[in-house]
Amino acid sequence: MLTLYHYDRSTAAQRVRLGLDEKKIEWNSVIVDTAMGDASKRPDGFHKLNPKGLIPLLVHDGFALPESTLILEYLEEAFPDHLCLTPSAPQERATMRLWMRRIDDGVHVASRTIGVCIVNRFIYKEADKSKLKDYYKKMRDQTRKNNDQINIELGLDSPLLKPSLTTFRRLFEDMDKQLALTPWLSGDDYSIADISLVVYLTRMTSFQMAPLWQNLNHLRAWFDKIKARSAYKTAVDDWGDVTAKKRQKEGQAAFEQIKSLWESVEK
Ligand SMILES: N[C@@H](CCC(=O)N[C@@H](CS)C(=O)NCC(=O)O)C(=O)O
Repeated sequence: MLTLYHYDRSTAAQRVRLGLDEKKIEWNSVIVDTAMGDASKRPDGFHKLNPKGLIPLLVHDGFALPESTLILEYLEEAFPDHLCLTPSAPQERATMRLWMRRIDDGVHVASRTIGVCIVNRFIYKEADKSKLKDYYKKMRDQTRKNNDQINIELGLDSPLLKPSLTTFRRLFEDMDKQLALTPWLSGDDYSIADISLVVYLTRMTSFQMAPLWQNLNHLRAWFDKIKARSAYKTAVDDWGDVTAKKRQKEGQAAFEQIKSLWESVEK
């Protein structure tokens, strides 16, 4: 049996739920939502299963696996009789992995920075101070901890914001170029690369940033195509986002500053 530790709006959890639902694999849900700054939401012993203390975490017949992109690859191998989301040609498989690698090469960290600068800093200002202190004490990822301190303090003036927006502008432009050539990121077939990256379109859109890539027609059409799939509804829409209204409000307030940083990205 499969158990997924996750919560509604996490991009990393969304991609795993997308993989599970596309493949029609049954799974049990355990919600672990520490993201409002409350580490006590973690079940006892969670760090033993995932030393970073983050979600998603998949447990399959006693085997615990963190890291969303690795979970997607694992599902491909452990459930070969279900819908295959990995191309068969070696070049396309390598292309798929190249796209997925970008997530761990900076995209996910950049997404966190943008989120903290725009909205989480307000969420954390409202949070219980002693819980927040404990939350950061238990945060094992030093980069995440250091970045958060700067981003909470400086918000839209954080020096980390422009590099993060640069990462996203380049990612979206590169995806648009690829999607002008092939229907999906790794070639002719929908794959775990598409699943892995679409969640950032969802996330950046939740910050009201979509006008910034209005010119990227192939990217927009690809996003619409994925949103129309039933797995997107069950894995993303139906789980919702308890912070959606806050993201929208703070995204609107930040838009002009975000736009000017986005437009200042060197070509
Ligand atoms: N590289 C990890 C990143 C996981 C991650 O960043 N998880 C976030 C949600 S997207 C989390 O657990 N957040 C909890 C918190 O902020 O307290 C993966 O791909 O699974």
